[in-house]
Amino acid sequence: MTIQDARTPASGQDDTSAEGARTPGWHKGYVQGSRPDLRVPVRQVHLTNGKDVTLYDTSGPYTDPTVDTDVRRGLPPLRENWIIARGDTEEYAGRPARPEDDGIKHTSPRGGGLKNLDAVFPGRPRLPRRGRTGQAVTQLAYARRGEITPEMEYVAIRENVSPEVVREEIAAGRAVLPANVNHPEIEPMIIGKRFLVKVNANIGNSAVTSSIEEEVEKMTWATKWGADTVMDLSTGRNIHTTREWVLRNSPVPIGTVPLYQALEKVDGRAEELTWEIYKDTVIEQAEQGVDYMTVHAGVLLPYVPLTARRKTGIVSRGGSIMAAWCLAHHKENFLYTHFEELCEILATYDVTYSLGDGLRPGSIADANDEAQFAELRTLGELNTIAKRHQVQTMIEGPGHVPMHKIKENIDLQQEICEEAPFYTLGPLTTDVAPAYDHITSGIGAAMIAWWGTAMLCYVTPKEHLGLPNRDDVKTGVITYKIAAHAADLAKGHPGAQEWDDALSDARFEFRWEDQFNLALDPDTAREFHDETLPAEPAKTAHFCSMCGPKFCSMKISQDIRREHGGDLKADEIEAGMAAKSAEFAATGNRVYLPLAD
Ligand code: IRN
Ligand code: FE2
Repeated sequence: MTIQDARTPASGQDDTSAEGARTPGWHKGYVQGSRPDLRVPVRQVHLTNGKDVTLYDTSGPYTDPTVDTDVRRGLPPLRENWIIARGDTEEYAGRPARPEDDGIKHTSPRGGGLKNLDAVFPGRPRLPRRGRTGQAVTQLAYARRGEITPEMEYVAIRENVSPEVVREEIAAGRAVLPANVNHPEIEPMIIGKRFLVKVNANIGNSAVTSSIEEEVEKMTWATKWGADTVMDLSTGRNIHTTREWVLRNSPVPIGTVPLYQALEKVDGRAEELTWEIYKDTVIEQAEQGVDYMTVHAGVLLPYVPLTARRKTGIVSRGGSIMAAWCLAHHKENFLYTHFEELCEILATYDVTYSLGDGLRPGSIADANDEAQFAELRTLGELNTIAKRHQVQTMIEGPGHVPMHKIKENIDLQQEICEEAPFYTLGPLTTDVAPAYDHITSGIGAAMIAWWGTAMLCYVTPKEHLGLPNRDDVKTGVITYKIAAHAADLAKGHPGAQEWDDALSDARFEFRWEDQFNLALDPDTAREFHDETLPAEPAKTAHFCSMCGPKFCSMKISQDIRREHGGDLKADEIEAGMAAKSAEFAATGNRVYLPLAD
């Protein structure tokens, strides 16, 4: 595998000056695919021992110093030529692209944090694309036809598997590659149990936030720390414009819950929702380029009473909106009754379904109850219908579930939904730790991912309490990257352990800088280390402040090895340990020695 350094032109030729310029740290690199415009980003960590470690990279062109990124212009449309070359989509005169016309009452027509906002997005005026009449332009349709798209090759390189494996998994419905034809800016990624476990971060959680620029900044912040997809859950003012800016600047697939915007259009009165309003909203978002949509079509009228005796009722926002609508009209959920029509729409843009778990349990007491599993069976039915329409589909899962009840969730989902990717919110394994729900849920997330969940929706420390700020988003993403990677290791994902091995080697050999650069969160690792040992030489010293210079366990085993030259027999280790013990006794059995010793 040849990796181009981002600092050198993408000519495909060796450039020795790049080697010469190599310094420890990390740089953006690219793995060249079979065509010049197919270059897969990687994070290349240059170690002080001259070795390189190549890691998966979600940060987009923002970490490539050779790309001039400007949020007003948007990211380069990486996939545009691939989409056009397939010849099955066309541009058409879509909706009016001005915020005043997006069907929502704006308190200030030019609101948000941007001045002189003349159009929804100043950067790249464009007409939306959609499949030519009757064409399903989905990655699923290509995969079934036996075609390996550039997107499939891209994710194959990213995941270190053959393009054929990618095609097979998509064709079988065991994986999805969310990639709306109107979102050419994304770096393709895949969600499925045979691939690396993915992490989603939610942004734009409420009406009280923030400016458009802040929402874009939250998205890039989340992807910097490793979010594989971002869901824009914005409500309130400027929802259309905010989403446009997020989409045009996002290197990762963007998901939404269109029901939230539809509800805004009827001023928050659930009973006034109609299929027509909902459908228009879906088309509006599909034209903008939303890659996957949560659809709460499994909340059926007869299931609503099943939640009556629950401890915490219906906790899903979308679920409660649809339950309210069903009860108000005493009619079946319009998302369910119009599901086939919805499939036809999604198929023409390649929007992926994320079938919502509107009846997920919101407390340990409600886990795995009748309402939850009734909905899951309906999602299984809808999965089959979606596949018939060639729409890529994943299934959302809970919620709050104690550890002993987690496995049943993934096993049932895999069975009922023909192994469609499972996408879960945690689950939270206990209810007793508000302010620490990234941890209560990180535990459940690691377990359920190990057993086959394909994507984890992050939970931040502010869950149940308030809106996540920048630090919470980072903490949520890092927590979930830990859960995902721990699951990758347990699943024996090829290559997953190389990262751990590289870090362990660095730790054992006291290569501090390498440990930091390999860490999920290099900044915090470096900061913690510097708190106690701030001076530069400490980073190369053969001890850390945890056990002091004399008694670091890693140091002791290295000393033994050095004295005995590599392979040791048990009695030699015993002898080495005895010697160390005597050394320790000679200091007066003091565990901690002054650093100046
Ligand atoms: C993921 C799995 N189950 C739920 N989720 C996410 O929760 C979903 O994708 C969305 O981002 C968020 C809120 O969904 P509700 O509360 O509307 O169901
Ligand atoms: Fe909750």
